[in-house]
This record gives sequence, C-alpha cells and structure tokens, in this order.
Amino acid sequence: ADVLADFHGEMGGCDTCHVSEKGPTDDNLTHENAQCVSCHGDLNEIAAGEKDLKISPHKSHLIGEIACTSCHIGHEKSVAYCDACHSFGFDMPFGGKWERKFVPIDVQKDAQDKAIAAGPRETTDVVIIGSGGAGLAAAVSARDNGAKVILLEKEPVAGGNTKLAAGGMNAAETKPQAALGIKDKKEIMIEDTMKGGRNINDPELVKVLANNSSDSIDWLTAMGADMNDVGRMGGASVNRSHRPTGGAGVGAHVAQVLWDNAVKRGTDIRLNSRVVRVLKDDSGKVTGVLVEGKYTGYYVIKADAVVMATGGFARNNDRVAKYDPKLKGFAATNHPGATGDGLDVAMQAGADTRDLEWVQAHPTLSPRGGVMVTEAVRGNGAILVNREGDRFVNEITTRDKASAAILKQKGASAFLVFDDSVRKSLKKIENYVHLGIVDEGKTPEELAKKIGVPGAELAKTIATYNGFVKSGKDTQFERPNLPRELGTAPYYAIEVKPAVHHSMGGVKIDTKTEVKAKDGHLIQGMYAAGEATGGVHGANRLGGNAISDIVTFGRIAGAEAAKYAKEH
Ligand code: FAD
Ligand code: MEZ
Repeated sequence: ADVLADFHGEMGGCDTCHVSEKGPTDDNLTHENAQCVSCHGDLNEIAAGEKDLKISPHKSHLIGEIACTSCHIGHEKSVAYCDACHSFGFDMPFGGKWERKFVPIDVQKDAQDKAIAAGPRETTDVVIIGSGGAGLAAAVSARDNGAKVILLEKEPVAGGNTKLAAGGMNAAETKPQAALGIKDKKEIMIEDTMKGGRNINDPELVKVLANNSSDSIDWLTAMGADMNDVGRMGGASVNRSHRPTGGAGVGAHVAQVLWDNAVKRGTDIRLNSRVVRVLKDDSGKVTGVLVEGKYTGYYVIKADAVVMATGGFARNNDRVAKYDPKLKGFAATNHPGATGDGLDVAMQAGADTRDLEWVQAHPTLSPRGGVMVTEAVRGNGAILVNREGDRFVNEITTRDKASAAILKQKGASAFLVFDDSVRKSLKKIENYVHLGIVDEGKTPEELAKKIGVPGAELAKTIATYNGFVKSGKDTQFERPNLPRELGTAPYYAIEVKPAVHHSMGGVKIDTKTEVKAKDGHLIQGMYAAGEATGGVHGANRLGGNAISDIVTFGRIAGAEAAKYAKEH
C-alpha cells in the first residue's frame, strides 16, 4: 500500500471511509473524518496516548475541530500540516514532505465557465471568504444582524494567520488598561499608527481603527475572551497591546472565541473550499461566488453580498519579491494559505488596490524552529545583542528599523537575550522553550559560551542595560520602555533573524468596508476586511494593530454586508 486509501481499501473496501464509491460528499470530509474517529478515537484521545513524546502531533494551537484528513490524506501522501510552519519533520505513515505550489485562480478556466453556466447550486445572503479573524468576526456580526451566512476557507484548517498571532491586540481607553492604571487616548493610538505607517495611511480608516478599538475589546470579552494582560509593542507610546492573562498568545485565543461564536450562531463553515471568482451581473452588482471545492469540484453560490477576508500574501515569496525585491528568498512567518489568491479574485472583480509595495519583515523569526518569536518578549524586557555581545538598536523601535538593524549585523541575525523574570512575565515564552529554540545559562558568561559570543562583553552589555533600567534612561539607544532589570538567573537566548511578515497593501475600502473599484465607484455588494485590505497601516504596520484591524473591520463588514443583503 502506497497511501492510506490503499491500506484501508485492503481492509474493507472504499466504504471503510466513504459513504459510497463515488467518494466524498462534502469538502469538510465530514463522513470520512467521523469514520477515522470511530476507529482511532478523537484528537484528544490520541494525544493522551502520546505523553512520552516531547512534541505531540495531535496537540496544537489550531482552532476548531481539527479534521484527521488535514494531515492524513487518503489518495495522496500524508503530510503533517504543522510542518508548514514548524521544523518538526514528523515521520508519518504513508507520509511525504511538506510542499505546496501556488495554483493560480484561473488554472481551469473551462471547467470554471462550465460551472458558472450550470447556475447556482445554492443560495445565501452573505458569503464570507476566509476563516481568519476578519472572516470569523464578519460571520458573527452578519449572523447577529440576521443574515444567512456561508463561510468558505481554502485550507484544511481554519484560522489563517490569525491563529498564529502572538503579542497582542492594540486598543486604547479600555477597561483592562484602566484596571492596570494605564493612561491612554484614542488620539495617541491614531498618532502612533500614522507615524508608524509613515503617514501614508488612510487617516479615516485609522480613526475607525482607534475609535472602535475599546468597543472591539468589549465585544470579544462579552463573547468569552480574556484580554486582560496589557503589554508594549514597537512604535507604541504606551502599553496598549491586549492578550490573555499571563501573556499567552492572542491569536489562537481570539480565533477560537470567534470560531466558537460563529459556530454557535449557525454559520455554515466549509473548509477545503477556495473561492476563485466573485460573480457580478451586467450592472456590476455582486451576485455570488464560484467555489473550487477540493473534493466536490467547482460550484456557484448565489449571494447578495460577499466579504473578502482572505488575508495577505507574505507566504508567496514570488509575489513579495515582485513588490519588494529586497525580500527575495526570505523565509516567512505566515501560514501556508497567505498566498494572495484572494487579492487576485478581488482584482479580477474590478477592485482597486493600494500600497502593495509595502511588505513588512518581522525582526525575530527563529531560524532553528521556523517560528516567529513575539515582539512581546522584547516589550517585556528582552534585549537584542549581536555576535560581539553588544546591543545595537532600540529593541522596541518599529519593525522596519529593527529588521534593518539586525540585517546589518554579522551573520545577518542576532540574539534575543532575557532572564527568568522576563520568562515568568510572558506565558508565550513557554512555547519557545517547549519547541527547543531557547538556549540557557546560569550566568551571562555561561549563556554567551552556548551561543558563541564573548562572555565578558555580554555580561558588560547586560550590566550597562540594567544601569539604564535603574536610571530610567537608555542613553545608548533611547529605548522608551525599560520594564525590568535582567538579573534573575537563568539567562536565555534565542537566535533571531528577519522574515516576511505582513502585507500592508490590499484592496481599497471605505470606512464601511465597501470595496472601491478602479474608477472610484463602490462595487455594490462587495466588502473587504483585514489583511486583504490596504490603507489602515500605511507603509509599516505597528505590532498589535492587525488583530485590532481584523476584529473592528471584520465586525463592520459583517454588519454592513447583512444590512445590504436585507435591502437587496
Ligand atoms: P487571515 O487570518 O490570514 O485569514 C485569511 C484566510 O483566508 C486564510 O485562512 C486563508 O487561507 C483564506 N483564504 C485566502 N484566500 C482564499 C480564497 N480564495 N478562498 C477561500 N479562502 C481563502 N497581529 C497583531 O496585531 N498582533 C499579533 O500579536 C500578531 N502576531 C502575529 C504572529 C504571526 C506568526 C503572524 C503570521 C501574524 C501576526 N499578526 C499579529 C498579524 C495578524 O495575525 C494578521 O495580520 C491577521 O490575523 C490577519 O487576519 P485576516 O483575517 O485578515 O487573515
Ligand atoms: O502585530 C504583530 O504582528 C505582532 C505583535 C507580532 C508579534 O511579534 O507578536
């Protein structure tokens, strides 16, 4: 047997897995996955039997109910989905190596035209494209505004980049800030965002972002989210980045809360379902979408309104390098679906775009683990040192500046150095320890030896930095937040280098998330939110502003699309 299907076929024939020999009846593979669980148990049961493994492949930060078939693929080589982002290299039965080629949206034009000619297979009020935070927030608010919703996701797992988000969600004048005595103003969030974006942001969208940010925190909290820890991100004047108590990762939590609430409200969520066209009538009004169901083929859904929540394209290096050749060949922090085919769909439907040339590198990807190390580690006190053992930058400057500074260092990488008090301040660090990407030493000198930097110099750098913390002023690099001295053993280091992280540009929208066409008119029935759009972040997004963006604009998009559907 070469693949799982052969093996199961030998045991009991096709109906071991399928209802009939015709194969899957839906793109979620609902029946097939239930068959896996009926014999093998569910993910939790399998993970419970893997206590001896350092990394259990059945335990993860993915959201929703993870389908067995996300990794164990019947008629092809099985591939561990985790290996798309991590460097685990799991050895799977009937397994292959992770690889994914970008497939253009119009690759099977004839089959697509045939499906369109056949007419709609079903009808709904609102179609939402993408199951990241923007899409799920839109689904919740569209349902709350009375719309029937189908949400389509091309990947076999939900959550997009949102489920990976780590450091926090920016919001000003919030209840958690007040409880911690943090004084902030929406106006300051607007100023910080415009300055970070080099003032090319759309100021009206920035106002919507900041002015709705505390309501978005309340909205999430009312649905069961814990956003009570507040820390600092690069380019922010005050602590305004909200995340779960103790500093756990924000994205998996927010995505799970939104998923649970979208499911609770009866959203029809379909995985393995790529939208390849937004359909319009002769007057230019949206009439629905053409879906490429991985197992059921092409079909049309008739809908009054469509929300593009398809995320960015940072994982598509050909596309990134087209807009910013300096980033050619760079690794990415993103999930494998961040390829930009949503953008192609929107452009094909006549949407205008802006700021596509602005692609952001995140300064701290761990080359050892393949994962991004959150800015919150620096926000909570870590310093960046080079191979000489010296600091070289204000660690919480904006990402463009921090990334450029790291790339100038020997080896084009650096070390995040922190102590046990920083580790204790941020739960997320436990994930990095678990992944085996953190080096440890009882003293700065012992740590230095492990990472190959001069011990006396590293000890001196830490002592000098601690002096700045004591005096409250960093006279070397003017780091504005100096949260704690690095004096509690053990000491830790993570090697880091920049990686492509965020596409600031995307579809042009107005403050109601209506999509603008090239000639400036609004495309009737078409809405967009989140990383698929341009204008909110200008030339450089501030850490923590994307989760704020997707919750606020996703919420608006869902409500506006539902309202439009009701009126048409
Ligand atoms: P996504 O969450 O990426 O979702 C888009 C979805 O659309 C994807 O699932 C994709 O597969 C799907 N899709 C695309 N095209 C199609 C199609 N044609 N048909 C069907 N489905 C399609 N921001 C912060 O503010 N704070 C943080 O702490 C933070 N940490 C981050 C950490 C990491 C590692 C990464 C990668 C990003 C982080 N960001 C953070 C950025 C933030 O997570 C993203 O910008 C944001 O989550 C994007 O949300 P979204 O809903 O717009 O897109
Ligand atoms: O906004 C982000 O991308 C972010 C805060 C990432 C991180 O470092 O955690």
